Amino acid sequence: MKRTKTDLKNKWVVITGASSGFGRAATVAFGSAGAQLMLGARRLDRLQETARLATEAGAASVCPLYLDVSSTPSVEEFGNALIERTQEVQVLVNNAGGALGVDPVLEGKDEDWETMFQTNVLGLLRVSRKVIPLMLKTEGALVINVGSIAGRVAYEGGSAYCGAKAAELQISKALRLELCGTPVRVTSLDPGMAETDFSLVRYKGNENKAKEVYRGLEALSAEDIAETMLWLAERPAHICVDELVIKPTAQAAPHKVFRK
Ligand code: NDP
Ligand code: 8X3
Repeated sequence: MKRTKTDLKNKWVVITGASSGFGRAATVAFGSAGAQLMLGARRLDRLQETARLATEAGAASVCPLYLDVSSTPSVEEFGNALIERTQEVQVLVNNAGGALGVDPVLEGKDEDWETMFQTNVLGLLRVSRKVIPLMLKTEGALVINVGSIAGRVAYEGGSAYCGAKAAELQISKALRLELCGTPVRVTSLDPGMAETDFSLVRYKGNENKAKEVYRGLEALSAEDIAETMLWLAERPAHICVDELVIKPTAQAAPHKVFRK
């Protein structure tokens, strides 16, 4: 049995939501491993900056392209641009997503619910449908679906987000069954609190509320998650980490956080 690490040099890695947070840090991490990167997000200025950082880190090539995972035509266009460049993808990081609001169900907003399910759930499905066909013959291929501890333990004000991330976990399980017999591995990577723009987006630009989330504790960083993604992708081809929950030491559960 080959126990060698999966080599990412010159291999194609596709990352959604690469303009910020986990996606940007993952781009730099996979870039430093010498991968070729296909990056998608809506904010092109930020995506260009991510691309610059990846090139500096040592990426073999970088292609930043507009992608709105909530739109099937946009995912199709992104995927077709990928197919023009390669027929073989090593890693897909389904990362685009996030939360909107902390309303209880009785005060929930249609547009928040719809966006959360469009991005975290349907977006992941659309991108998977388009990209995974390019992975079916790739030794050691890996799909990383970014879930959350919110998909495992519900909390007040998190109904739609918790529901969307619970859906991500079940989709990951179904995909793993459907892909059994191919070389494609599927990991649900489920982080706890990480200090990115996540809370700024959730609180719709309110910086004070966003900062308060991380007050008095050392949250995970985007780099912690990126390092974990790279570790997952570099495991020998016969190893699949089905699920990986990673939290700050001070966060025992979504609602149980020790603050200094
Ligand atoms: P950020 O807000 O920093 O990044 C979110 C990324 O998703 C951005 O690049 C954004 O790009 C992209 N995105 C959002 N909507 C779309 C869309 N419709 N089409 C394409 N891209 C989109 O947050 P994080 O890095 O923290 O979040 C990344 C993932 O990690 C999310 O799925 C989130 O739910 C999950 N997560 C985060 C945790 C945390 O505590 N930070 C913990 C657990 C999971 P743009 O706006 O430019 O399109
Ligand atoms: C983000 C982590 O605990 O804020 O997915 O829901 S949490």
